Amino acid sequence: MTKWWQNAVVYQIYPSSFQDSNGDGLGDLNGITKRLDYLHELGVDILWLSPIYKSPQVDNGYDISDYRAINPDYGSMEDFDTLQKKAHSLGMKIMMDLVVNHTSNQHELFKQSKSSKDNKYRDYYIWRDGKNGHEPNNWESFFTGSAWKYDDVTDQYYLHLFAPEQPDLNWENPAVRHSVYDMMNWWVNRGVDGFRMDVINYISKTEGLPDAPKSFGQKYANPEPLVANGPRIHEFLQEMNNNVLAGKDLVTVGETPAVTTEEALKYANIDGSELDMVFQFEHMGLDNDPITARWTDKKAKLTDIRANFTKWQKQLAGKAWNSLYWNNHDQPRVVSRFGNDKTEEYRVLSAKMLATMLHFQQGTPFIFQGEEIGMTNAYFDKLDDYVDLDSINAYHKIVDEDKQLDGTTMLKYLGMRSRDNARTPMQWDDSDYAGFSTTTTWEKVNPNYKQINVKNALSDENSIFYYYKKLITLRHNEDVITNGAYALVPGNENDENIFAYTRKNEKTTLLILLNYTDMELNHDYKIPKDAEILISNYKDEMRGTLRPYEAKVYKF
Ligand code: ISL
Repeated sequence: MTKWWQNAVVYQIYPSSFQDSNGDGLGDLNGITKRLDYLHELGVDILWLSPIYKSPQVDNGYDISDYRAINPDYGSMEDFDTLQKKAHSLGMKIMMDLVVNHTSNQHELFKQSKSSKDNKYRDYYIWRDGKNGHEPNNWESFFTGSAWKYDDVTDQYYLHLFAPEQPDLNWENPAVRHSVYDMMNWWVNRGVDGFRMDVINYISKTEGLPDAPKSFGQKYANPEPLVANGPRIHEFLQEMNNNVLAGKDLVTVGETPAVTTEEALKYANIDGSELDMVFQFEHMGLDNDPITARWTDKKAKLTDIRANFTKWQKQLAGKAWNSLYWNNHDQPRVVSRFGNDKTEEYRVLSAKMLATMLHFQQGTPFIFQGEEIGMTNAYFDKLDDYVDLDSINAYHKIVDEDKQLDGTTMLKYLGMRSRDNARTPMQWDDSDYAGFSTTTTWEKVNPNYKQINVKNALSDENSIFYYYKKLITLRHNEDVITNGAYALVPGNENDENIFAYTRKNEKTTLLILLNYTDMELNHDYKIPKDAEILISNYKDEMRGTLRPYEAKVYKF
């Protein structure tokens, strides 16, 4: 039986950058409400709102100080109700971002916890004594520096896997877990339809919090092996499921760095015991460097992309459910990263080709705002233009502290991989501030907004927008996209330029042919005589040849 979210498409809204309605340069809820008709026209089913809760905004809302209040800069609870009501009336569901590995250090519970060792909320967070005048262990924060912060009020350290302003909650404490479930139920009772759960597989840490294996010459070590998919994670998620999700028709997706297919079979099992899907990260690391990780200009090879997608498609088939994504607020723009934004022609062709590659797989696709018009990286050339703490901290660590890269090279790599590339304001039209705002914006508008914007996309029937719209419609109408078996076309396994796969159910077969390159290529992948083109990014059909970035899907 198909579940409603299995043939749905999710659209992620980054509230700060979607639409400003009150002229302060920052997006807001009324801005989103104003643009719901646009999203309805695109045809998406679920709107995932990045955090809209009260927050000091150290990490753009991923540091929450009150989970039952709206960030005043985004509007009020009433504005939220209006948004939700209108979305529902247009047939779109609301998915909330749930950030419960950590809170803000301004959260009332943390303030209490910090106040004394015997405060009744002390154990809501992870406090430890120092070791010989040092941090309790060698873990490095994902945003650089030690993952521990010393607090002189009680002469102890608290754990923060992310920024010091994001203390980790202690999930070992049942009272913490139940207060999270209560809060989730509070939102469910307000009418929300699901949750995207931030780093949810980090909530169970290895007992004893031991040191992590250190790379040569580094002061701190990556704690991921000791915090991701930890010992009690499945117990916690099953408990959450029992207390909140079971018996309700919600949709959930866990953000799970370092997740393997084996783990995903538990998290996203179709028995519904934990979550509905997870975001896997493996395909987001295919262009990483062994030493500098994300900070590189390496391009991912098609052979690696195909091997990874194929592994996830095959290993989850019939047992668990995949999420499908190229983009979100943490990743650079897909067309700049895996496609080609050097010319207008290639930008449009490669954006459509990459969309085709993803949207014909089995799973639930996620579109990040602006992806549907082929927004590109911002390529800021000054450190001053960057706003994201992750990007700024990484620059200082890699250039000033570790001296692994010089400043110019690191700026180039930030231009390619920084999270800010995703976070520039949505480009609605060619007026000042791209129709996003009427004043200087919190993060700079990408200068290419005069050409790349929604208004232009809507007036061009060959735009990327209408291509995405068609992909969404096809998913709604063609069962095989939801339930068909995935297979590589025999002989395609090692093809470095063409990706060829099929989806097949009892009635229908789809053949997806994709040219990952800017070259014209001949191929001998067989196409049955009676096959019809379901969608393509070129107007005319040429059999036996794939033009630059050509994507075509045959149905037979
Ligand atoms: O952003 C990253 C680099 O691509 C990741 O390391 C990221 O920090 C990780 O995927 C977790 O992301 C989530 O939690 C963070 C928040 O900054 C991210 O925006 C969020 O998606 C802490 O809440």
